[in-house]
Amino acid sequence: MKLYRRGFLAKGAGIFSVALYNRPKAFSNPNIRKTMSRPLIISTWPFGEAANKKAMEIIESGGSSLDAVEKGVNVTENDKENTSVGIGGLPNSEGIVQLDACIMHGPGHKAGSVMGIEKIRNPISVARKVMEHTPHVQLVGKGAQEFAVSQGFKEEDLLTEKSKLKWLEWKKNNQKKKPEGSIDNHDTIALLILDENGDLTGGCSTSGLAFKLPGRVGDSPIIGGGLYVDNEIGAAGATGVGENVLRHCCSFMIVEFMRQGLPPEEACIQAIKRAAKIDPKGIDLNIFFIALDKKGRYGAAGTGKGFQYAVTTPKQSEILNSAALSDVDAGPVGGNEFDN
Ligand code: SD4
Repeated sequence: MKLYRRGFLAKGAGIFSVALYNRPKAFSNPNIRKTMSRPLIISTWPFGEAANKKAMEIIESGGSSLDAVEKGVNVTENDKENTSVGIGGLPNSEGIVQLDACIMHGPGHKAGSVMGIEKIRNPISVARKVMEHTPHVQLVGKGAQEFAVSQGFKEEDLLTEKSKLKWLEWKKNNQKKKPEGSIDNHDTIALLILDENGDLTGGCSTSGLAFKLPGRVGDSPIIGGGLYVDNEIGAAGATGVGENVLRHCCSFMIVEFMRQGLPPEEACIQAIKRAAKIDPKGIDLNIFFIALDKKGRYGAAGTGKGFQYAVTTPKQSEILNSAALSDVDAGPVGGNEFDN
């Protein structure tokens, strides 16, 4: 352990050799970081603010943080204009909407997840049922759908006219192109709460990459991939190209970096840096993270400009820019190296 710490500190300079071309607003507004108020809610993308506000409303009216995560994420899932989450999500290559979601509750280290579920607009709610009413963590496809129906969820067509038109256009023009993520076509919601008791809870919900192969599962419903909550340390959530998040277990890694003492934003930067260093794609991973620690510090980082996240306290709510990495040098990766 001693060696580990020495290694980590010695490599400290390596952390900051990442080129940051977009310093987050949070850095220029120290009051935000000092607020450390509880409850505190953060989520991915500007649209997350509506989910945060719903979640805060639930907490303030005496609801649990699990209710708050679920009902907050439901706001995004129910928004037909959002083409990456819930109803209205862009379909797979066959024109079928398949949704992924997971939920994690710090106390008891509980988790539930559904993957590739069809016809159910609120997969986060089904994930919660998996967590609370089964001995399992993950249900997939037909089994997840049948379970949802057995729990009283309504089946419906999730393909809206708008998403259908986009799919038809894709079919006509781009059929041979691999589905790819870019800042313009992903909007997964990951939402993290530090409640009044200092407990952490998180949720993540998505329709995944547009026009994906049927059956493809991304990072969002994978514990440690698209979401991770450790009630002793903190929580992290992801958006972006799931394959690239998954292969590096990024949300888990971010929480582990926080365990080693990094504040949330630096933990996100460090995870991206580590992934980019060993990945053939380098920094072109198209991945973005939010993180919140047990002390109420929060931050976000992504591979490139444009990623914003919503931060809500009982007193205020705002949209912040994440740190953005433009380049990663070949220097050592801090935080996980041992001296020989
Ligand atoms: C996925 N990570 O399925 C999701 C997509 C996403 O914003 O984040 N969209 O790969």
